[in-house]
Amino acid sequence: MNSDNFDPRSLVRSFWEQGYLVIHDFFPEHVMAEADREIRSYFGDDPAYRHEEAFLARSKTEVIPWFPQNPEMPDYLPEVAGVFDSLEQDSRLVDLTGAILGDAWSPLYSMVMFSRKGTVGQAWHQDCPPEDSSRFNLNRLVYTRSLSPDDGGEVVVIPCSHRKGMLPTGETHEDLENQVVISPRVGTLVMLHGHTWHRVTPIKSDFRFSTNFRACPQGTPENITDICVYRNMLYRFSTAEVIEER
Ligand SMILES: O=C(O)CCC(=O)C(=O)O
Ligand SMILES: [Fe+2]
Repeated sequence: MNSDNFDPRSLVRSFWEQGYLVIHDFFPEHVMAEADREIRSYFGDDPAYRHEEAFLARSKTEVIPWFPQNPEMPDYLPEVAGVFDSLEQDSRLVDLTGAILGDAWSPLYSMVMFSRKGTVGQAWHQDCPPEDSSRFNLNRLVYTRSLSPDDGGEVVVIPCSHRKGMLPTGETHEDLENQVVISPRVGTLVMLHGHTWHRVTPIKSDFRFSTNFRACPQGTPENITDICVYRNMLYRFSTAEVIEER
């Protein structure tokens, strides 16, 4: 789908059926170029890891996070935050989010996730545990660059898995039946239900990043994504610990 046939009602239906949505060309190229410049300049060519080493090794997920809109972060700059604020305030994005989540949804601070060349990407996971179907986050992922199969860093999802409960145990990165590979382009918006099973393929280009504007329905605890479900463990970020081996 691309933004020319933007029809919120059919998008909402498709989101709830499939557990995800892909809209190419959602953001114009010049808007993406500005965000891309800020992200490149923040990370530079060789950024250091911030997660615990044990997490990186065990989770098979190699990302370096940045929260450009969070004023509590030591590297916060209002003018940089403004670039991300304006993406978030896009009226079509706001309307589509409300149509999916209902009134009084709330945004979480955006997170940019950077991965270096030759790293594994992100293992199969669910952003939050799926026991209660009404408790979830919505990922609104924005891509400022195109990614082809040669670049790696593509997003893989299992359609309808937001209704299939806990991600099964198994290999962290294997191909699964019915998986769909999404190749983001400049300006692509991917909406992903937090219970949908997803992963990111290994990074073959020089680097790869995505920007995630997470949002939640009314009444969702702010730390909804503190516990992430992987095929080999449940991991809690706030205490940096494996809370369940699988
Ligand atoms: O980087 C991506 O494309 C996917 C990110 C992801 O899994 C997430 O934000 O939860
Ligand atoms: Fe995720």
